[in-house]
Amino acid sequence: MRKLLIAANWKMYKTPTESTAFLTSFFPLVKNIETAEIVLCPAMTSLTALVDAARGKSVCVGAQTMHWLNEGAYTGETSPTMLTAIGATHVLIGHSERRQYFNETDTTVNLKLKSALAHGLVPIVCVGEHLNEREQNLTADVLNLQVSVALEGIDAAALAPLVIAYEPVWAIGTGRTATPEIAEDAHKIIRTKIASIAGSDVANATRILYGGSVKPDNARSLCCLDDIDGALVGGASLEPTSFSQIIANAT
Ligand code: G2H
Repeated sequence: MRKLLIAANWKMYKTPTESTAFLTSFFPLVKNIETAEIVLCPAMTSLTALVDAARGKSVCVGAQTMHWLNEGAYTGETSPTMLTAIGATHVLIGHSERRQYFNETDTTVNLKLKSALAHGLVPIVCVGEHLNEREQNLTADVLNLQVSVALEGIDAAALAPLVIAYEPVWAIGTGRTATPEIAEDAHKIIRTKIASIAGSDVANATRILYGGSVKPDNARSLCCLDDIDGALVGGASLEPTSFSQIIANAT
């Protein structure tokens, strides 16, 4: 039985004060939810304040990216040890905006995934096809490649915490959501690929989230499906009421 996971990706929004103010309004709305794990991923500058504010509350805090090394001359980067030192528990890896604007590749996703697992961070690895790839019937090929390179060289026993987020690039921030059928289909492709690499126990335990214009009114139809184990939410997670409605509708 996989526990639902609903994660907020705040991207480059919210100061530390705005982040903790969000939690003050948001937590009372979700404090009785027991069937979903809730994760907030703020900007790096808000992590410490949000971790502190979330202490003792059933809300986890994660980063939107990280480097794979512990330290080094990498201006602007944040390491996994820095994240665990401040109490972050989750990390997004390979979000399509990181791939598009910051040159992340399947290979860096693999390095980051290995590092996150080694440091006890719950990795949320983002995969998804572009519109032209879907139109050329390449969705399965793209997802299979992204998943297989991401998992390369990782022992099946280490993969227990793995979370995958399927985010079709054409649905991100566009208001265009994948239909539940399209999403379920893609999630099945991903789970089958994980099974072929790491075995069916790992595949059945891996949570696969849907991301891309999730909103209160489509959360239920997506999250009720067999292979969809939660959501990664951008725009609609910036406001406490709409994010709490997504969680209520998904659970
Ligand atoms: C996809 C998603 C969150 P949005 O990027 O990762 O954002 O819900 O705004 O499409």
